[in-house]
Amino acid sequence: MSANPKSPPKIKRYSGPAGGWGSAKSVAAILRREHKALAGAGVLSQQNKPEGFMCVSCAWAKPAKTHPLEFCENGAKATAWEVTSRRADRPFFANHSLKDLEKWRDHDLEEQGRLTHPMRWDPTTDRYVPVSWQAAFDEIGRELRSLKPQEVDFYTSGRASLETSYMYQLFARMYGSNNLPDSSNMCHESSSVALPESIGASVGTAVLSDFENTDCIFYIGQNVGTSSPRLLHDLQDAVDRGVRIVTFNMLRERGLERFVNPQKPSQMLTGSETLISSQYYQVRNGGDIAALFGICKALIEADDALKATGHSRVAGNDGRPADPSNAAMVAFAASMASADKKHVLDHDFIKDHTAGFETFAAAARQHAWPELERISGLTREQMVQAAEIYANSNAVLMVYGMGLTQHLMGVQTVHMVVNLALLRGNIGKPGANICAVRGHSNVQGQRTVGITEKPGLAPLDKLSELYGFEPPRWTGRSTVETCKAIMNGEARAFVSLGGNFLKAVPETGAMEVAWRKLRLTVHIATKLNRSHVIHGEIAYLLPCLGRIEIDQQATGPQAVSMESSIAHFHGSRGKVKPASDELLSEPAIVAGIAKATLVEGKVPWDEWVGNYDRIREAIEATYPETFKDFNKRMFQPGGFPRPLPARERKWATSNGKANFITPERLFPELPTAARSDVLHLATLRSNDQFNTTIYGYGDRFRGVEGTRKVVFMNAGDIAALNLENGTSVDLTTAVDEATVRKVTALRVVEYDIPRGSCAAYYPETNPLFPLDHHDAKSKTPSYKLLPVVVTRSAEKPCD
Ligand SMILES: Nc1nc2c(c(=O)[nH]1)N[C@H]1C(S)=C(S)[C@@H](COP(=O)(O)OP(=O)(O)OC[C@H]3O[C@@H](n4cnc5c(=O)[nH]c(N)nc54)[C@H](O)[C@@H]3O)O[C@H]1N2
Ligand SMILES: Nc1nc2c(c(=O)[nH]1)N[C@H]1C(S)=C(S)[C@@H](COP(=O)(O)OP(=O)(O)OC[C@H]3O[C@@H](n4cnc5c(=O)[nH]c(N)nc54)[C@H](O)[C@@H]3O)O[C@H]1N2
Ligand SMILES: [Mo]
Repeated sequence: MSANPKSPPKIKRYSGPAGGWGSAKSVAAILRREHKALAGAGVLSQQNKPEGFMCVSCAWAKPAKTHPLEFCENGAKATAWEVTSRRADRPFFANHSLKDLEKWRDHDLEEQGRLTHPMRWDPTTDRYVPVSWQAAFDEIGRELRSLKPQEVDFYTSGRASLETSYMYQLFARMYGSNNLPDSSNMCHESSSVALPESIGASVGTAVLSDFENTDCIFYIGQNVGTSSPRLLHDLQDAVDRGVRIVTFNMLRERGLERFVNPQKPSQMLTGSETLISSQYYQVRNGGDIAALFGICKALIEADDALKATGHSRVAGNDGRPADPSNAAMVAFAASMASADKKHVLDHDFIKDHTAGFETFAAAARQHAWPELERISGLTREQMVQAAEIYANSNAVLMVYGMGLTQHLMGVQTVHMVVNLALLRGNIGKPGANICAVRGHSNVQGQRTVGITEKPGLAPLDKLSELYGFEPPRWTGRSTVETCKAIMNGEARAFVSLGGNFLKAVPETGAMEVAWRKLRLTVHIATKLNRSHVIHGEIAYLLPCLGRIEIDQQATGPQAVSMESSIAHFHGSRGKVKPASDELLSEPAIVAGIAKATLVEGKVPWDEWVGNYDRIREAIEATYPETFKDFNKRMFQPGGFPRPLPARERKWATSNGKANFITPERLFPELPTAARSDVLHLATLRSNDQFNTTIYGYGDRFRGVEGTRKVVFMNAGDIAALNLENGTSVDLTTAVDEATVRKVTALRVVEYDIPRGSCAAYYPETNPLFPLDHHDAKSKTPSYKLLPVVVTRSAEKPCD
């Protein structure tokens, strides 16, 4: 972890691989710094092990057969950040007013270490002062009772366990509110909306063995080296078996190019690297619908050509290929014919399992190559080449992340991924599935146990039957709707189970102003962040145990559970002594607030907190199929799977079919379409942050050291704007310009990025995002595409 930027920033192309000695050095630095806390309990060796604890960083799968050390550089950082020996304790809060702390940077706030005691904001001294747990619960309960349920929002960030999440949604609903926004609303919501329409599953269908059985992986808009490094092991093993990895990303990300496995001594010593991507297509941000359409067009037209010519004749010779001017297409169709293929598409699968093919195929045939090239940023040869690899593979896995979902057309982009898969039956057979790589370690699971603003997705009747209350049936607020309600005064209280909402959402400027008008803010958290420092009229900061800590309750130490990206459930046991004696577990805090708020109800809150087995029994009673024998199975090595009918090619959609869904357009309709001064900004994570948690000011893989205030630009755009590498620039939002949204003094970094695109770090650039700049259906903010204008700054680059 690099320290505060005291020395001038260094920006230099990174020539090493992902993993390798760079990663080993970085882990060694963490070990040195948090040596006592980590080594003392042998913590890292228990990370992601069947009887150990589940990593608090990403949600990637935990294999049944583990490596001796089943963690990555970023997992080690996340563990060290939680078990740190530093404390934000009583003297710290006595010494700093919130006005003072408001001036601090995110990194410096969290760097103070773990919160140690429950606190209430004191208006006379402008400080968070200690308060007893009971007094906190009582006042929060009184305040909530005095508000209408519609005026309160219960936010969840994706780290809370299944047990806590279940209790939290139950409490919110018994209180009368479906306002259960969560971090997923800013993340994979586009998948949560698109996948049920396409295949009748709300999550990806892939399992770990698919990586062992696949012949080809399409890897789209996900930054494996930083965001889910353990998945690099599965990719490396696949490459070793000869699997092709076909990558679509606007940037050349090091983790997708080269990897040296720190767990393989032979690789470390010889310096031999695994080349991850066999094809690397640098698509423009937002160009994926066009790129995927191009591939589908090539497949469909090659199939048409085979049908027209008969398989024994070479397509193109009789003037019937779809586009004779297209040499790549002709060659592709010819190669299919000479391999004696009768067809390129899986017509049996399409006939038996799908609907909407003809409409989709007609749209694909109709889109013209020049248009597809212009929008995707790829050549037709590249798209046809990808189609050829796809057509020659029996089982293809589709892996994707935020590069697809955080877009104005995020839902339709996910539909396109499925459309491509359906053309050759690449769902529900070994090695072929949809793999939506999730972010937070239990973000997928919290939805599975009822965290959702959509009443139709929660088992309301069952909850009513089990707990004898009438759950609210109205649609609650998602994250951007919560932001709106905070701005227009409809929301009066905000309860936050983890997260740094103010920094993570769009429209930072207006949100910070509105936030202060809330009557009540309650944060259940482990570390101090800006959402706590800016606060409502009555403000509580309630510190909780982290997942890695021993959770001692009436019946002994407790375990919790989570769901991974591949929809498997895992138990997790805390291993280290809690950061302070005054911490409560998340279930205990939720129960405390619930008991103080609800006047009646049949929930045995105390019994649940005393023994989490009882909570899991309640979860099983609510979802008998999904959580069958929950307590028995939770420590099964490799986790136990959640039943997903789509894995067996059973489609729980409205028509019982897997649906081809044809996107309305290739690219969002932007008011700036005709402007030549506008670039399309994508916001990124560095290798030294976890969301708004900034570990340090470096991004090794992108060659940036000592600063985060940079904007990555193409050399051509830098020249066209009369700028230079290193120039200090301002970014101004070019949509909804009635409000000026600006971020100043970013340093231009010349980078291998498509013309017309630029990239900068999140959350520094969140003030640029208008609240309404989101996908129409899923309301996921378009964090990966915002039209901006880049101008020379009056200020020096400020780091
Ligand atoms: N170390 C670390 N790990 C994390 C996190 C973290 O902050 N730090 N956050 C966690 C969370 S909550 C999440 S959601 C995940 C996020 O993990 P990812 O899904 O990897 O998300 P990002 O890192 O935001 O960006 C993804 C990639 O999309 C590419 N991209 C951007 N726009 C486009 C586009 O239009 N098309 C294509 N094809 N590519 C594009 C970017 O170049 C980048 O490589 O990671 C989780 N894991
Ligand atoms: N511009 C832009 N904005 C984005 C994104 C982007 O790509 N670009 N990505 C979006 C995405 S995908 C996400 S998921 C969000 C997430 O953004 P964040 O809200 O930053 O997510 P967290 O990492 O959950 O929040 C960190 C805080 O969680 C608290 N915490 C840590 N561990 C625990 C715990 O065990 N229990 C509790 N109760 N609290 C804990 C700590 O106090 C810490 O300060 O940001 C979104 N915002
Ligand atoms: Mo996320």
